[in-house]
Amino acid sequence: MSEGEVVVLNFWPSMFGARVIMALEEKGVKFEYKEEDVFGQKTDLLLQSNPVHKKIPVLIHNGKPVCESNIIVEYIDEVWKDDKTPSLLPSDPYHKAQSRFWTDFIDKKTFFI
Ligand SMILES: N[C@@H](CCC(=O)N[C@@H](CS)C(=O)NCC(=O)O)C(=O)O
Repeated sequence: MSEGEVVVLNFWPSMFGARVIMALEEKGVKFEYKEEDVFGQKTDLLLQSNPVHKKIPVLIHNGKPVCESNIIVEYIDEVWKDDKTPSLLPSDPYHKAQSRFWTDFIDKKTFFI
């Protein structure tokens, strides 16, 4: 499947950004990486791409931004769906609920910057 233009706005120590990078790498999607200084001057691209939260990570796919790491991972899983790459989320509803529980646990209980 053609991946189109994929850009990731990130801040390298971010576990939220790492989640997105890992998903793209699992799927074998090539992307352009753009580092943001989230504690300094944010770029116009970040502010325009995520005007609500003004946070990384942001995935920009063919010019269209997707924000929030968990939403990005689900987007990646749905867009790059084929027989050659693994599915990131289980299809079984119970297993999917378990996966979302642990994702939520990580978001709420682990240290992050
Ligand atoms: N819920 C968001 C959290 C993203 C987040 O907290 N990003 C931080 C870096 S780890 C950020 O951009 N902070 C800049 C700010 O708060 O202005 C997600 O999952 O993507």
